Amino acid sequence: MLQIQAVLRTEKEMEWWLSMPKVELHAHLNGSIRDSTLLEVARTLGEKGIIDFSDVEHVIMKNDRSLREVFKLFDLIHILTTDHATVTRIAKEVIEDFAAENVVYLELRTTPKRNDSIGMSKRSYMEAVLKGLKAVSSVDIAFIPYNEDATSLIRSLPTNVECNGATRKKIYVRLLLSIDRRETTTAAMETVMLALEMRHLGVVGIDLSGNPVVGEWITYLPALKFAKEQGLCVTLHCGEVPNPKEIQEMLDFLPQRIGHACYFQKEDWEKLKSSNIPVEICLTSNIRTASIQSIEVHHFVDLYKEKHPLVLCTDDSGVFSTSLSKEYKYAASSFGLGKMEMFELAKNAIEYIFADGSVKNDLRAIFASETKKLNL
Ligand code: 6MZ
Repeated sequence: MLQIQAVLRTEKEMEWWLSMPKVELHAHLNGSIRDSTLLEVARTLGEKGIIDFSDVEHVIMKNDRSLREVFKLFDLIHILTTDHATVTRIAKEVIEDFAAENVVYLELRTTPKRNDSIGMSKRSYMEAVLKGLKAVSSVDIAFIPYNEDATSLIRSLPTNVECNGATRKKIYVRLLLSIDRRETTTAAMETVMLALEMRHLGVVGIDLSGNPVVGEWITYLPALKFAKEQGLCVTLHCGEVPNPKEIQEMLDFLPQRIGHACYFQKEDWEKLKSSNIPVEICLTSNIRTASIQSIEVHHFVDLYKEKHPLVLCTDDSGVFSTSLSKEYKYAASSFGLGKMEMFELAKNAIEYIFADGSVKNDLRAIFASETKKLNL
């Protein structure tokens, strides 16, 4: 009996975190893939004799992966998912999953990929992503920043839309194009050029990601500089492994945001704080990959106390079996924060989004109306 009551309490508690509006700023498309979709795609390729399903099943289902193993899994995911139809499917499902979580603004990042053998260019990869966004029908999605496609553009709706008495969820989506650390300067520049060409389709910035032990900062710098000069926002995976020189160079670049900041030393914190660069915090990812030894020593605590700009994010909700609601609940229970404080944290993230001021205003209105509903 007591056990049932405890389960019901946990479920009710989870419902609250689900219902709270949230802003997601650090989510990798292929890291956010549903396990069920990944397994289905792998099984189909197995049946066609393209892969041996029994070889990959345990890799997909494994839960405790080191950072090195995570990147091995990404290589496998890319083999399984990188064709136009699957990219479209994943994009659609990922948006639906975030919307179901009451994420009201999502900045989804992905690495445009070229694969000549199947006629895929970086542009056609991104077109497949956009097709996935357009295919979402279960929620209202606003992803085109300018008034170019009135049918896809749902604007000035300060809260979830009433439709036949039922409330349809609404989500703003913007895209970041990722440069993989394995890429050359030319390939990185190609991604930036593509982002500029796709600005009118909701691309707002550039991310630098990929295996942090691969590549050199100097390789990506020309493309990142150019992106910044052209008015694209830039976020960098920074300090995922100990690399003091690179961390300092990245901070000197003054990106609009950084992700992770796990291996920062005293001088890095000083530079970060004096330049007020917002940090995308991915708790489960950092703990699972052992980039941070334990949640008690996570830098969230210090940054939060000092009121440094920060935002809770999932990183790879599929790979790490998490969700943004779970990340908020995890932070609240780990750091002794109340619902009001967590709501404020989610709301403050609006200030660090890469979309324009009118989207910020809409989001502020959504949070204001939700404050009343949530009984805060
Ligand atoms: C660095 C990461 C990452 O781009 O194919 N990625 N890069 N650190 C992380 N922390 C664990 N998690 C994901 O999504 C998968 C790609 O995102 C980057 C890697 O480059 C990975 O291949 P897309 O949609």
